[in-house]
Amino acid sequence: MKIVAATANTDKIKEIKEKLLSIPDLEIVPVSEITDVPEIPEDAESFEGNALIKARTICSITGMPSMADDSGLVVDALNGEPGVYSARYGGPGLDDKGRYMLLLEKMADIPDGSRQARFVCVIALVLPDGREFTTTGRCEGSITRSPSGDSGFGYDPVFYIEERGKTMAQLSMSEKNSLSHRGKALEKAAAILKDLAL
Ligand code: ITT
Repeated sequence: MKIVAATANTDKIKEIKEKLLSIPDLEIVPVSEITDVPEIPEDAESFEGNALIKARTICSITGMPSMADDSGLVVDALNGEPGVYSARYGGPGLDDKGRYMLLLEKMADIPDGSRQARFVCVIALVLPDGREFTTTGRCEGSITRSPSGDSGFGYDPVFYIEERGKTMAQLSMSEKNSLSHRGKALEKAAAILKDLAL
């Protein structure tokens, strides 16, 4: 069974592959290995909407079962920002570090008890016969005052997980996958894939 990973984010692909490793005969193929991908406008207002846009686009280009991930960081004290704009927070000039430093700056005056946040991930699976599935995973945490750790990607260095006493960037990939938003959404997607036995 071959599934195209409809993402340009190589860190996501690593986590998806690690999490789905246990499904026999499943091969995750990054879309970049199959074809050049046009810029896909992610203009929905929800993670689910954007995940479906990406998976539908890649399924129609490749004619193969396609899986997309739309995810982001939702911060309560910022009314849900950066949310679906997590990858574009602060504009195109910023890299991962620039984005999390901007977040820390915007939260400088937010007291310690009010820094709750969650990562959210929606996985969309679109099949050439038109069937569509989505699964969602969430991971609760809080925003630190400064970055720690160098694993993972994105906002991981500033996302603190109380029960581990560590930031997401201080976890190994398999530890992250065991509790993360993406890991949880992928577990549900794995159950669907096993049923489909494509
Ligand atoms: P694709 O659209 O090509 O999949 P992307 O990185 O643009 O890649 P999104 O639009 O879904 O993906 O944006 C997700 C952003 O949310 C990502 O770039 C990070 O900034 C943040 N994010 C998502 N999951 C994360 C994680 O596990 N750890 C840290 N940050 C994460």
